[in-house]
Amino acid sequence: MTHMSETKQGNATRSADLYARAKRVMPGGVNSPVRAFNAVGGTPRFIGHASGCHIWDVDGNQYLDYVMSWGPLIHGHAFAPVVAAVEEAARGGTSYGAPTEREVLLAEEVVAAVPSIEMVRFVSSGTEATMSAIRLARAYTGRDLVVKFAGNYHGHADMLLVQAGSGSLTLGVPTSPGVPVGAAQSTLVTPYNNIANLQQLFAAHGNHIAAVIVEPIAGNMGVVPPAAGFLEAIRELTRDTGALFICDEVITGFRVARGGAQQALEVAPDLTTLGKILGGGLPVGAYGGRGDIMERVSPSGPVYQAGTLSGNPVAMAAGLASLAPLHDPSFYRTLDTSTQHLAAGLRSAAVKAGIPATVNACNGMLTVFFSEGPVTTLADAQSCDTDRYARFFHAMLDRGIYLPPSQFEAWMLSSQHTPDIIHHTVQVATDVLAILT
Ligand code: KE4
Repeated sequence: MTHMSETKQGNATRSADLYARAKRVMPGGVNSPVRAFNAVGGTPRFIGHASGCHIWDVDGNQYLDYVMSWGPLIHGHAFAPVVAAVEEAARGGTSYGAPTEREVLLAEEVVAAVPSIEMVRFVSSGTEATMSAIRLARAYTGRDLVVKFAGNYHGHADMLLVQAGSGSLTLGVPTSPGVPVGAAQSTLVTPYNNIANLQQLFAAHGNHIAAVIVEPIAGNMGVVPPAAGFLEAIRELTRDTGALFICDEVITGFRVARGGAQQALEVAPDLTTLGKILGGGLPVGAYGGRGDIMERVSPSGPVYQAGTLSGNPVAMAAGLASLAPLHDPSFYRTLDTSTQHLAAGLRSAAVKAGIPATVNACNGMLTVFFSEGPVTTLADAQSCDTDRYARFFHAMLDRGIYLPPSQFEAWMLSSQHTPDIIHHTVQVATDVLAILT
């Protein structure tokens, strides 16, 4: 496999042509905003094919990929067991709208893997999972208010496109047009990793709070691990007031450990949302948790939720093939070693270059923040030099390394990011940082 790091990437002519056509028929030319490169500028690369940890754009340029479809591909692109499982399943039909054995098998896998999940419902995206989990929590508690944290992203359901109101104890306001004020006003937003603020919020609203939803290790402001005691405080406050604790593990599920961040950090939520790796690159989301709560979901209970392609047999087959290798504990030891080696290499490259940078890392994911640091809250992340990140992004892209096109995302590693790939990445980053303005 030749690496293109020695020479500037070729042109992006076909990507530019496709982008122009795409913008005529799709908003912004993409089907998810972050793909448009708006945060870093330039032409988004239209991808033709991928394998392992590499992608090739439609102009034939090869890149070493650290987006990895934003997390699902922990075994790399075109993972042979997933491809074979998808082919085999599709030959038996792509969708039935009826129950199948594969759904039972994958549900049993999830229940066996994630300590707090006794029952699970499959949906088709992380957004569906979090939206449904919140509806369920509101029904189970008979309460309306939901607490989320600034900098956490849980998908685009109305009640989650919310920012803090005038004060951190006041009800939320929409972050997007089209979100009714009423929907936002049932959401309270408080700073991530700030236990005192959370305690105040519970003191003011405790008995009206249905749930707290949190990324147990944040990935959507860049990687920000929980402060000591933060998750435990959420667990204690929710338990004491009868609210539910929802861990949004759409990113961290099956990535930081087979049982997710909740297993690695030893917290026990009431509900968990999952996605990404669970589908092996096909559209799968899930929500699950305590049996007495999940039994309230239709048709066993009154809380309505449905989906034409929920539990889709082809997606279930991909998920089963994606989760099977994760039973081997050495998988996560190897992934952690790669992640720590890359983080250490990037830190030393920044120090060597005299560039202020903070690298936050956890198993399988990391973020390089252009800031002295530490980066423990959204405010810290937002104080980073995002212009410098954009220059870093393009310098790395020109040398054949495809990073997330936003400072506020995570580099995603896979089993295909082997030691020689990590070494190459550190070498290129060292060269780039040495000349970065
Ligand atoms: P989806 O609806 O995109 O499948 O999942 C929403 C979601 C829920 N919870 C967490 C913690 C998430 O990170 C996400 C989606 N993640 C983003 C990347 N940070 C998806 C990329 C995109 O929006 O295109």
